[in-house]
Amino acid sequence: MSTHTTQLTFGLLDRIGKDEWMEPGHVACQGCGATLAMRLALKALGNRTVVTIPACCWTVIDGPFPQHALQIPLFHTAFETAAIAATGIRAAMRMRGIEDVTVMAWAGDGGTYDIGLQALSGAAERNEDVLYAVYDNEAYMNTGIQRSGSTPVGAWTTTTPDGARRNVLKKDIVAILAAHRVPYIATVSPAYPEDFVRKFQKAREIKGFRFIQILSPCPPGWKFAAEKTVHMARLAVESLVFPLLEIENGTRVTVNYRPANPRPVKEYLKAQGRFRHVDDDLAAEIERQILERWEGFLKQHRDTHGTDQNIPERIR
Ligand SMILES: Cc1ncc(C[n+]2csc(CCOP(=O)(O)OP(=O)(O)O)c2C)c(N)n1
Ligand code: SF4
Ligand SMILES: [Mg+2]
Repeated sequence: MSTHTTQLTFGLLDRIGKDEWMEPGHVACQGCGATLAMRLALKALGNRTVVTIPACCWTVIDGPFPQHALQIPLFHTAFETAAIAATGIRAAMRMRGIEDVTVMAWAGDGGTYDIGLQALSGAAERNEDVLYAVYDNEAYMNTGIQRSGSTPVGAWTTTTPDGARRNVLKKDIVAILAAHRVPYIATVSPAYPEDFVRKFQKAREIKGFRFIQILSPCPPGWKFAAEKTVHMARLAVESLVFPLLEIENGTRVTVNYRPANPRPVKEYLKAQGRFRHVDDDLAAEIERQILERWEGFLKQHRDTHGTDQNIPERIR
């Protein structure tokens, strides 16, 4: 176990755990949100974990064979097969009587929202005993920033046809998984490490299919400076673009955090070069749809808990 512990806020490691299962010698871009996400996920899950990764940036980040940035076994698999590969690893372990290992699929948004969706849907519907984490950087980044089903309205990519898209919010992967009535769904942000680690730990203890969406800012793809990753991840939550929540059995919704003074969506858009061309009208429409989705989650929280007054206004 390595001891590179200096980069996280003083005192934080006491709360989220000092063990490190990811080496600093990976080959991600500077400021890669997906790299911070893996570090936090493994802190939560520990080394009794096996991960399977389809084609994506993380295939590269881990390093060329025989180098390997993780201190746990990693099975590289084909682009569309993350969920089914995890299912197979779990089945093989079961046959060998190994029940105390978390099997995690770790895929990008392209491998989840698009090409891996049928395998994901099948595994979710069968309630396979695996944890599926999507690090969502909102485009096919590894191959040069192509548009995916997760690319938000207004975002530039190298393959976004001008005027060809409807101005509606991106595909709602959380709603898709909720419709499968899986035991556990959560959204997490690397800007809130304690919430992040808590949810991965909770997912580790649950039997059946678990799904976690991680918003993973990507400096080259979103066009912002590498040192702003955590700021960008936080701004997404503070502007209600990316609500932090949990959904149990597809229907019990818990909103984990309600910012006391939400930031304007426009501030989030303005901070990233990929939205540079978005005009005021489109920005206002995006904000309207984001607030509508947020209100929907608040209503679902009220339906679950009888009130929304119990949603914390502070979170770490
Ligand atoms: C069947 C197939 N089609 C295309 C590719 C090329 N490819 C490799 S990684 C990648 C992008 C993956 O995007 P995403 O899942 O969002 O992960 P990210 O690169 O953003 O981390 C593509 C298109 C491939 N490896 N296999
Ligand atoms: S392109 Fe983006 S997601 Fe891929 S390694 Fe670089 S920062 Fe990370
Ligand atoms: Mg991606």
